[in-house]
Amino acid sequence: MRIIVASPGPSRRQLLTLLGGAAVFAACRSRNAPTSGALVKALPPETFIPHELYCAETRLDSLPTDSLITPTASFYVRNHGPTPLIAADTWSLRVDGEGVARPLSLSYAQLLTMPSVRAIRYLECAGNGRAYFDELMHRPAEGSPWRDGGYGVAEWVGVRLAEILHRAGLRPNAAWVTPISLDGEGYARPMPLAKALADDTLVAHTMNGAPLPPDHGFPARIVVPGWVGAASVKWVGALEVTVRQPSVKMNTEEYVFLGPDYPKPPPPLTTGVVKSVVCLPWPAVLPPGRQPIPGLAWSPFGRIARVEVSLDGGQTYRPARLVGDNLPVAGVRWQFDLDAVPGDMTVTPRAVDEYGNGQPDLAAQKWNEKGYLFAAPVPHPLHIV
Ligand SMILES: Nc1nc2c(c(=O)[nH]1)N[C@H]1C(S)=C(S)[C@@H](COP(=O)(O)O)O[C@H]1N2
Ligand SMILES: [Mo]
Repeated sequence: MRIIVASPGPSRRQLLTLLGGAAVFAACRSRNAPTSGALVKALPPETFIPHELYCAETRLDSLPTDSLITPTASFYVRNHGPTPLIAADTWSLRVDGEGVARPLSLSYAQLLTMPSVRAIRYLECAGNGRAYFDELMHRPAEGSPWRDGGYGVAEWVGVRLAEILHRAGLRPNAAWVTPISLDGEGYARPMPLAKALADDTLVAHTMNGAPLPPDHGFPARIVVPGWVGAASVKWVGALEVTVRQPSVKMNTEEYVFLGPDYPKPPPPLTTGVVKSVVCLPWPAVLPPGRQPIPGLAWSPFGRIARVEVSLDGGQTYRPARLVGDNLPVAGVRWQFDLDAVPGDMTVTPRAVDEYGNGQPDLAAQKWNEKGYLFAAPVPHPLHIV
């Protein structure tokens, strides 16, 4: 593993066992010719826009509007490598490091029998909206041009990370928790102890009522609500508890703010941003007359308080209606009744959450090299014909 800390790395033997299991499964899979190559799930073009090798964003306009929950089959996928296939019966979660008094190892069966909690929370990729740095600010950022669909809401069931850490006996000087993945990439992403102990930070084993699918982290993943998706480590195999913040690729090279507006060393991304999006194709083609414009909005801090829509590119805004469930750190659907007249136009939503957090004006949107956390209101193009 590439995690660099004073304490020993994860057990090689455990890793090899698991990767051996994965290789066996991968061999089976290749005989069955998966639809998408590196991912297990199907990526029908009406549901997904494919990106890079192992990633796909959801067409938010394809989702059923009677629920806030993203069906698992439609949930975006963001992988740094091919999806590993890990057998539950050889899997274990190791908890160790200088910050725990009683290092332990949990089997899948043990994890399932521990007290579990249920939380409906969203995940959003830090690179969601990257396309707009180029399209709206005319300052391209490196990486795939994701639009709005690197966002999904699921009902997660799992064990509180706090519960597991307490079982391992947190020492008074424990300060950082680093979940480490079992995929070949050695993906790891540290968080401070306070975030690890939050009520809704989970080691999740269930997504929307079923075991996690392979692409979303089977047998278990971390869910770190409100933080960039990158913190929610999939295929987790170890939790390293340390006194100091470990330096790993995912908080020194990736998922950091690089650019002239940011200090050096570059600060790692943590919390996400308030967003609102139009759930229509890009561009949308609509007939004239009264048209309900559907959308979604979400906040990493709590509930959405209101959504407004501008029809004049952000000069003036009018209220939209919130519809259905409005869930903290998950999102809400909204609707705006448009009197559409033939021609080209844009619809620009913006949201404010219950604590008054809103979206920055485009002029205040900071640029960063990797195109993370675009938060300004986006004019969604409509052709009325
Ligand atoms: N092990 C591992 N965990 C990972 C990743 C990864 O590549 N490997 N990608 C992260 C990123 S960048 C995001 S946005 C979310 C995406 O979760 P999803 O694919 O279930 O939607 O997983 C995170 N966890
Ligand atoms: Mo991500």
